Parts: sequence; structure tokens; C-alpha cells
Amino acid sequence: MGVLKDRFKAKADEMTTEIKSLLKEHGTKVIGQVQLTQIYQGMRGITKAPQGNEPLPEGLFYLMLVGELPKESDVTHVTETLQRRSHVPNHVFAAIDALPLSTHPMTMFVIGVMALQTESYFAKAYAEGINKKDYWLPTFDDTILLIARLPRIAAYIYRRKYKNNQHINPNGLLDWAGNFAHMLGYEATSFMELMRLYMTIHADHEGGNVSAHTTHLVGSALGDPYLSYAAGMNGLAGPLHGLANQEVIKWIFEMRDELKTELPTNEQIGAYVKKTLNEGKVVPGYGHAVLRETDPRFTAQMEFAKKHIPNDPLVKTVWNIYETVPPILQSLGKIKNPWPNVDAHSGALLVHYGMVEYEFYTVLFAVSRSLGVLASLCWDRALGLPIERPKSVTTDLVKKWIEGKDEIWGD
Ligand code: AMX
Repeated sequence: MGVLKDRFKAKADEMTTEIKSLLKEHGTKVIGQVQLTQIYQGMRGITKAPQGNEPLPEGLFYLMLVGELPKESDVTHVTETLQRRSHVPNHVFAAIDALPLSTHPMTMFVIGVMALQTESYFAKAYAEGINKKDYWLPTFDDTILLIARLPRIAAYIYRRKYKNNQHINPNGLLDWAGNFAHMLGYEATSFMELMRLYMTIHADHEGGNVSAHTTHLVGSALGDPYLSYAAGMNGLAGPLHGLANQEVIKWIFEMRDELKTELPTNEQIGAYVKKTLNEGKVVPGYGHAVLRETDPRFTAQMEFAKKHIPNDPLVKTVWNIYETVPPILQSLGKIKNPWPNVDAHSGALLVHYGMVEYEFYTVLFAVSRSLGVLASLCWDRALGLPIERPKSVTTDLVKKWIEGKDEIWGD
């Protein structure tokens, strides 16, 4: 773990100095104005940040920790670091086994992560009275261990729920995503390539999405990485966020069943979309809180499909939906982003390779997202970020403020 840890520490020290001087010089600079509508619309738009063949997610993890593109040897170092720490204690499997088989895989997953919290270095170090300047160290160690162990927990859930409890031991020679594919029971090189791409593109987006923000929020109270990540993944399990990947495939399967065809025409898709909207439901896989164009992660998956499986009927349906949905959503006049997001494409690729159990898809997303949210948590601790506490007011207070009778935004 040494090299990655040393480079992270050096980068964090550099960043701490930079932020201190930034705050000293510009600490009172006003960033923007907050309007009442933003408060009632989920706090969006308040600050804007500038913005084999498949990549190894370990490289992305290195980049997120160290801030520099890794050399091949750096990626190998991360892979080996994770391989050596992937052992999961038995009580975690026992906790999962205690749940009925009908339990949603995301519930099993979060319970597995919580059972693993017994291993937290941060929780132990805090209980023993660690100095706050050292918080980052056990956070970093927890992060590495947790990321190393998540594929094993996820694969265990998959094999328990869908493959008669027939488990597959890790292959210590494979990279993090390749080994995950192997433990899930998919040995084809193409599926391993898909997992590498999948684990890379679902890892991080920006800090404001529900799973990243929740992990940060819970971590801000000095919850250890297990508590913080599990909280974030409960957020990911919501249908407007990560669960959308299962919702997309479920919606397509229901459409095919209703229309009694494997390849619906664009006209049929259009009519089904309008029916969905008329029933007061969202079209899953479309729209985004911050993106205003086709999600590049959708495009990356489309490119993968064009290369490997261009004639798959489900993939073709995803592309036909892409042609059909945006103009319909645009015509409603209220949807800010009519374009597909990451979840619109992922399920079709998984189904092609035989992973048809769509309730499991969000667990794949969760394993990948650990890279982004936990790298961020390391940064939170290294920079000594404070507890998060937005001001909370009642509508009565807002009304008084409008009438000029109350100063609610004071402190
Ligand atoms: N289908 C139907 N209606 C939609 C819609 C969609 N795909 N996307 C947005 N809308 C509706 C909203 O529900 C809202 O309706 P309302 O005014 O009646 O409440 C209106 O359009 C305006 O919404 P918005 O400002 O464009 O979007 P948002 O920031 O409030 O929500 C999101 C963003 C992603 C939750 C929304 O687009 C949505 O529900 N999409 C479908 C679910 C989905 O694919 N989620 C996955 C997102 C990616 C991810 O996190 N993994």
C-alpha cells in the first residue's frame, strides 16, 4: 500500500496549503446568489464547478487519489494491493445468509457492508483517541480494504440468490474487475472487458449526486468509511438514481411483452413512452439533474456495443429508444434534459452476456461507485473538512422573511 499512500499524503499536504492560502486571500469572496426556488428544488444550481481495450478502474482510482494519470506500474501496484486484501470474514456471509432469498440484492449488499464494519480501522482508532491530523490514515486503510472486498460480497449475493448458492473462489491473478466477473461466474473475455468499462464509468460523476453527497455527508460526522459508504449506497438504491438501471430493463421487457415483439418499431416505442408518461411515471434512463446532453457514459457503452454486439435486438431497441424518446420529452416543455443517462444502456449489455437478473444491476453500480465516493472520503479527511450542516427553515419562516418580518438567512 506504501506508494499509493505516500503519494496521496504528498498530494493532500500540497492541497491543504493551497486551500489555506486561497481562503486567506479570497475567503470572503461571494460565489453566487441563492434563490428561494433553489431551496425548494433540492439545492441544485447553487455552485457550478468547471467542469485488453477497456480501461482498468484501478487507474481511475489512482487518478482520483493522486490527481495524476498513473503509469502502468502504478495501476499494477493498485491491482496487487487490492488482490492481497480481498479476504472477507465469515460473519459477513452469515449476515447475508440470515436474510430471505427474496430480499433485494441492494439490501443484502448494504447489510453485508455494515457487517464488515467490524473491521474498521477508523472506528477503532477514533475510539482509542486518534489525533485529528491523522484521521486520513485509517480512512485510507479502510478505503483500500473495503474496495478490495466489495466484489467478493457482491458476487456472493449474486451466486446465493441466482445460482443455487454455488460460490466461486477469487482468482488472485486477475485484475479487480476481471476477478469480479470471474466470481460472478462470467469467464468470457468480452464480459471481463465489459466489467472493466462498467466499473470505470460508474465510479464517479461529481460530488452532488445522491450517493456521492450522502457518503460525504455521513462521513462529515466522522462516520467511518463503512458507515458512510453504506449510507451512500442506500441513496444509490433509489429508482431516480442507481436503481434506474434495473428500471430501464424492466420497462423494456414490459414493453416487449405488451407489444408481443422482440424488436418494437419506433412508432410502437413512441406510443409506449406516451402511455408511460400518461400514467404519471418517469421514462427510466432519461433525464439528469445536471447533464444537458447525452451522457458520455451512455455513448461509451454504445461504442462498446457497436464494436462487440451490434446485432443484438435488445441493444437495437435501446438505440431505437434513443431516437424516439428525446423529442417526446422535449415536447413536454418542462424536462431540462431529454437525453439518455448512464442507466439507459447498461442493462442491455449485461443481458446480452447472460446476466438477466436485473434486480442485481444496482449492486454492480455500487461496487464501482466505491472508487469515487471513498477516494473523496479520503480527501475529506486529509483536508479536514468540517461537519456538514445546511440551515433548515420552515415554510412559515420563509413567509415571514418574504414579508420582511424575519431575518432567517442570518447565520
Ligand atoms: N420521464 C418523465 N418525466 C421526467 C423525466 C423522465 N425521464 N425526467 C424529468 N422528468 C420530469 C420531472 O419528474 C419533473 O416533473 P415535475 O415538474 O412534474 O415534478 C420535470 O420533468 C423537471 O425535471 P428536471 O428538472 O428535468 O429533472 P430533475 O433534476 O428534477 O430530475 C432525474 C432528474 C434524473 C431524477 C429525472 O430526469 C428522472 O426522474 N429520470 C428518470 C429516472 C432516471 O433515469 N434516473 C437515473 C439518473 C442517473 C443516475 O443517477 N444514475
